Amino acid sequence: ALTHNLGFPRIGAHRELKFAQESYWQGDSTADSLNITASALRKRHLTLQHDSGLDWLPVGDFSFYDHVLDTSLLVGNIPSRYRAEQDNLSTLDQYFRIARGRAPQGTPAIAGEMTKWFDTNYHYIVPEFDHTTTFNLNASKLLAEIEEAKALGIAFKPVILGPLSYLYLGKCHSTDVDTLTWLDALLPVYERLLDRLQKAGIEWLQIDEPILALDLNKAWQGAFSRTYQRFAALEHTPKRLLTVYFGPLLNNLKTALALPVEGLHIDAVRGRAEIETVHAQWPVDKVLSLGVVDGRNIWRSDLNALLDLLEPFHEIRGDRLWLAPSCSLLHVPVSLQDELTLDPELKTWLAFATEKLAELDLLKRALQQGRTKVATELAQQAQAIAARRCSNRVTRADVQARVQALHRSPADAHLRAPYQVRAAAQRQRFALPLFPTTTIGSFPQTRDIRQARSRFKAGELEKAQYEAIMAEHIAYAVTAQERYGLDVLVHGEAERNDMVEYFGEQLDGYAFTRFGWVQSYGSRCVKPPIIYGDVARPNAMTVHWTTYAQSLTDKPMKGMLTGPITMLQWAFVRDDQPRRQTAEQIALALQDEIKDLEAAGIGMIQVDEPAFREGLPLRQQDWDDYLQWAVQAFRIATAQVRNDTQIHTHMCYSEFNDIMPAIAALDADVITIETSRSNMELLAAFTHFAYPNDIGPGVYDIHTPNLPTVERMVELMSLAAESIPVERLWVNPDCGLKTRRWEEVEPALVRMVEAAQMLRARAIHKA
Ligand code: THG
Ligand code: ZN
Repeated sequence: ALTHNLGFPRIGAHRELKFAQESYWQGDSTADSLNITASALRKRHLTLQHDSGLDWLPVGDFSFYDHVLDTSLLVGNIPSRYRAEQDNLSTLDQYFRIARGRAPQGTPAIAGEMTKWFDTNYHYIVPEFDHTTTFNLNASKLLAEIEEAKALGIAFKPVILGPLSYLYLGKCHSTDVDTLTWLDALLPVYERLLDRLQKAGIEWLQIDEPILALDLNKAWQGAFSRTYQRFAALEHTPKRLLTVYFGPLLNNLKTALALPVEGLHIDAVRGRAEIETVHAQWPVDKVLSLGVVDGRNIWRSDLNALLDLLEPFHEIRGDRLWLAPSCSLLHVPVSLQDELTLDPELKTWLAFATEKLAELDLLKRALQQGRTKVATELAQQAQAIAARRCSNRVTRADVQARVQALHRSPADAHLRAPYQVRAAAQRQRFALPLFPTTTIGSFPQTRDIRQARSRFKAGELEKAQYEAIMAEHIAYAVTAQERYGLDVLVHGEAERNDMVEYFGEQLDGYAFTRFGWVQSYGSRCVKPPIIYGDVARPNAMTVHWTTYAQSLTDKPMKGMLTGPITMLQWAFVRDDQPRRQTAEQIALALQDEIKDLEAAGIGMIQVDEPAFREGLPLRQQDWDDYLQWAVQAFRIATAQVRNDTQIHTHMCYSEFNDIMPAIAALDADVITIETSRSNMELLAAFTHFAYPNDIGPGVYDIHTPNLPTVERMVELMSLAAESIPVERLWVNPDCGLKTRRWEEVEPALVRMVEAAQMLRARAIHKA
């Protein structure tokens, strides 16, 4: 067997790339110095992978922002709104201008749209297609990285995003045309690239086509055959390793097996059930790559179990059996090496990117030399697996019993009266005006706040000092909101680093890394917590700061919690029990928190579920099951409060159309959603379905520094009022304000309140 890797994290173990990028964007350093950092990181990562014993290393997986945007530039697809200024800018600034809407040089522009990469927490820049779209090859970035790798004298294979996945992930805004339309125009560019790579001495090319793990129709399946037959017919082409990941092939299996490529990689973790079929049908003289090490999670692999599976394949396929992570390692942190504060036992259960490569190498040696030759290493591995399985730190009888009880009485998730009854009770309690105004939860995370937190963590600030600073910032946010004239206030979340990390830190069953960064988009990273055991809440988590904030105002103060699905979706989740069960445990912990908030006099509680939609399985056949338990988890958390306690929820980047019944089934009293960027288009979903409860369609986009106008916000709300009764409409921005500055927040919210006042005046006029 041989080993290879599909992609390595690019940001650096200490986020070196992030700091270099941000420094360049701020004009504090030159393009040269950014390039030097990037090149050093690429070399370090290649050397590290080489030293891990890999036979084939990925090249071209590096990116200054996003690999899908890199592909757009590779094929010369620049959206028209950027073209005018192209010639005056360096390639790097052209690139950042598309990625971020601004670059050190060049005027501001509307940034490329960003969306989730499959079901990961990574975001890519959506390729755009319209009638002006043309393609031409610009392989300079890839070729330069190839030259750089050649100089290191290592065996590598370039990585590209395949033409079909590239088209599928893109959008055509101007008309309602399938992006497959552009295939014929695009293919010659890919053909030229293959030709070029072969002439540059490339033996193997990795072509990523992850969309083969999605529900594809006949047209797209047919396009796969056509495309890869054309590549096979080229006079000059490297051998093609087609890689599929994030799920099984299912109805695309026949298509994939018939493609004329020299190698096929499948996700052997999520596609475990298909391995035998693929092995039986994929020719033995071709390369079969099995992604047996989980690239989406951080648990050590059970290598003995994998060897049981792999030995028969190896017997037949020898070095044409390749082993790899299931997908690119972009989605896991770089290394455990620096995690000195992590619990030593827990640490033996984990494998980050670097440790996963070591697992692959051990698998390879066990296959090549026999298990006995590497018995000591295998035994060590097996011991860690066994220890985790029977550790009493993982299982807690009280938590398990509580979940069991839940299953015996599912009615506990439906204890509240119908919406109409609750709404009447809440009207009486809160006496809000029409078009009540509120915000989503967070206010600017200023440099002062972040500095205080990092000094506190480093031991330079006493707890009391830190808390005094947080209290000051919370008081500032409350006073500011009263000044703007908002009706329902929030405390602003100064004390929270991240909406998931903050809760995880206070729950049992969760662990935290110091350097476990994973790229979310561009230079932005998150540090997903690790859920290793049964989840329980030892103490109240938010009551202190929420009641403090409430004590500063007579207006209602929303308690602010992160929902069970988002807590799950943005963490590394244990793989030794169904996700649903972990979600239920988190829901029970939140249920306790909500009861405590309620008992402390908090009348409105928001349970955020921004990741509700992204938790949706990639295949439609699995949707119902997920939606059923996801809704149930939210209701377990929220359905035990009094009728006059108001439950809010918030969702971002949601294409809600296809899951409206589930969103309604959450039965939150109020939902706030992202809509402003798409002209209230999203509301179509809410009108077709007649959403039954209150709704706050975001009236301005918080993701840009541009100020919204009163007219525009009134216009958007009027549009909303055409399809939703005004008594059920709220006025709010479309997301949290933590990435904005106070100078931007203040005028925007003042205008928003003004817009609400105009709307009220008009509504009274009409009545
Ligand atoms: N938290 C978590 N996951 C998320 C989001 C989140 N995924 C989706 C979405 N929000 C991604 N958006 C962001 C926005 C900002 C940041 C990260 C993801 C961010 N990160 C800091 C950075 O990279 O500088 C790190 C902050 C820190 O020091 O903890 O600002 O909100 N879990
Ligand atoms: Zn949001």
